[in-house]
Amino acid sequence: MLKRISMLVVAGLAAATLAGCGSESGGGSEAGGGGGDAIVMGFSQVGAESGWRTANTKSVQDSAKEAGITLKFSDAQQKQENQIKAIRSYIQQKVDVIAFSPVVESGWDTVLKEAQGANIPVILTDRAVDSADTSLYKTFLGSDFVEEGKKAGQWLVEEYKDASDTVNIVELQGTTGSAPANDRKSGFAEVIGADPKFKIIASQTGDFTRAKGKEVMEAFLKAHPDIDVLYAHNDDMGLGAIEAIEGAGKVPGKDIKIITVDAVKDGMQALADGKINYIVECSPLLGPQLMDLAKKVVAGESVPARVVTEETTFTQEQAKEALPSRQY
Ligand code: GYE
Repeated sequence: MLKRISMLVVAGLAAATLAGCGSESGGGSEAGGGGGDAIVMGFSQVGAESGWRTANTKSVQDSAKEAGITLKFSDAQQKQENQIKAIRSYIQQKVDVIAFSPVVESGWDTVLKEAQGANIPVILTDRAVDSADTSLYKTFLGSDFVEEGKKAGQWLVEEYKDASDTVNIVELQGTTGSAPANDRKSGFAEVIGADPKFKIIASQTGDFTRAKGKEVMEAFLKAHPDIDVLYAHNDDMGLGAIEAIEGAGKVPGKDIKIITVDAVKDGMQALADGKINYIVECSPLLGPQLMDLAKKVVAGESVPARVVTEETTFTQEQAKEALPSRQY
């Protein structure tokens, strides 16, 4: 008990010092998690399923270092139960702030209430949760996935504006139940739904991975000889599908037009090479903004409830221009 009180006093002194000299003192004692002078962040990452995710992880790790924030990082391997375990362990360690990218949208209320009960602020990054109680987290930093799906649909509508025949579309969805899969699907469907010539003839999850994208596309190609367009919810699934299309003796980008989301380097290369036709950008470089938000939240300052990432789109020509300076 005495030890606990003295730790609290130390923590109080540290906080007072921080208030005097700003929160960038970094690198100091980290004993006992939240007791040191550096902010301690527990971060639960989805996994390492895609090029996007690798770039996102690097962005978070690099920015934490730069911001003088001590990062406790864990990879959930695309499993919600692993994320829940990681969050519980961060609560036990009394970190100053928890940030996580929820693999799926539902099923978070219990563990978020536990964090709230322990007075540890939570920041959602990249993906959203569907909890009705929005007081369970401080802010959500990430892309507007519905908008991304709409942009994909708008390109298609423009590309086929003079066509009168049916356009047969197959869709490779992201991880089932994830915010980007749900929203990229609905945004796209809304835009192409305005014209009955667009038909989604098959739609299945490829779990955001190259291997699964290839496998599912192979099955699509066997079942449907008449595919005009592939819409893949990320570059990696699109890249896997390209292998399947070439394996079936067809030409990606020509026999089958391809739209993807993300714009990671490998995707941009395939776009510049003419194998993909259009990419909607989704930026993984969320680290710097995340660290800024974390500092504010820990200092008790108010932050906007939603911070939307800015992003663009790329045609084949634009990809050729952007590639040399692409960071990820
Ligand atoms: O598009 C995909 C990754 O949540 C926005 O997850 C992220 C998505 C990204 O696996 O490549």
